[in-house]
Amino acid sequence: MKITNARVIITCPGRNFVTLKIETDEGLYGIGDATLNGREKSVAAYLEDHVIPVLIGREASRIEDIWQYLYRGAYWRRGPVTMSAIAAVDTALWDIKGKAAGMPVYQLLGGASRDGVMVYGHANGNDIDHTVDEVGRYMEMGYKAVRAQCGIPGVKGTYGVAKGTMYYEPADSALPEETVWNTTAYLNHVPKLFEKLRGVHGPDIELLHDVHHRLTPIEAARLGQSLEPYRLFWMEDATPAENQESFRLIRQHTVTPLAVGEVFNTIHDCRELIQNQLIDYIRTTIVHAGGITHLRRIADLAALYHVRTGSHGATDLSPVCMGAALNFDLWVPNFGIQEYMRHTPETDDVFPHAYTFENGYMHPGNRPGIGVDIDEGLAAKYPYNSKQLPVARLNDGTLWNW
Ligand code: CS2
Ligand code: MG
Repeated sequence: MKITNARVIITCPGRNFVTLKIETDEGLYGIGDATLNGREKSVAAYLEDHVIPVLIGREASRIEDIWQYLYRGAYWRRGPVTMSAIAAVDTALWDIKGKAAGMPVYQLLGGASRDGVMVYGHANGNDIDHTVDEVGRYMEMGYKAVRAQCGIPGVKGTYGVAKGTMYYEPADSALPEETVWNTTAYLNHVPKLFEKLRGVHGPDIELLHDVHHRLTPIEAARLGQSLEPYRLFWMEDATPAENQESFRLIRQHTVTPLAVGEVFNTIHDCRELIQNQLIDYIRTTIVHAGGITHLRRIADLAALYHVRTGSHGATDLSPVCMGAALNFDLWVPNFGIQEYMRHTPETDDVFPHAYTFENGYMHPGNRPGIGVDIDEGLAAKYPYNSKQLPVARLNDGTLWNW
């Protein structure tokens, strides 16, 4: 089965998504998510200029060889743009392989290791009481796990707090919005949020929190200690992880589980964290970490060190990634949890899918491939709309980690 054509489809049903569609001489096609929030056109150009030309004529079944060709052959290896492009090709080829075999991708990987994929939703509020109510709303929807993010008194535009009634969408301006960050106010406030959450919702609901790279290692250690009475499922992105060693300091001071990795794009970004058991969950995701082929390698390494998967699943990852991720999650033996930020109805219309949510668990469905499609006619009705992610500054103007 030869690859005859490949096209990049950019659509914006509420936010931008980039999809790669690979077509073959046997009439089968596959799709892959190539969305990199705020850098969508960069990945589209990489695919169109440097990937699609070398795909045409290749054997679609040779997923591994094509992955190695695009990774080792790139010379300028790694990075979010390159690895998102490779991920889109990889996902589309697994989609094709599943369709050719008449099986969902999770069957090709080794079959289901569980009956359903536990997911967590995003609850956020302007203040503690609002956030507590929102967590309750997610519990009523059946979620067994909920991420809680709360406005910080005196801090305008706190990360993770939606500006309207819709879900939190960070890329919302043509140029980066300048937000303010105040670590002291944050460290004083977050423990109060989780104290109230446990007091109102009890000990069983799994509670997660995303620090979003904002703390130094010792500050993260302090936060982890202060949250121990409230037993979080995880504290995410506690500190920027380029220096993987910095997690050792956090680990020495707290038993709050640590999750990191949504911004990672290869196994090399997380090998030390995993091998030294400095984290408990690895957040790498199919669309940004080289696709199913590479994420499987990361998960297998993690399994040797008691690290479980906890893949990123924000709204800026398209339903195409979600479908592939749920196939992966159903199979992967050391599964931890899957993030699930729902998409807008318009997005769900552009990307019809087989996956379902019920009582806190999801399932990819049993359609051959990844179980997601793209309605190109509908996609064309939503033209690209350039948006950037914000930046953050401290009160004195120092550029900080958004
Ligand atoms: C966040 C993301 O979902 C998360 O854990 O870290 O929403 C992140 O802010 C966005 O994906 C950035 O585009
Ligand atoms: Mg995050």
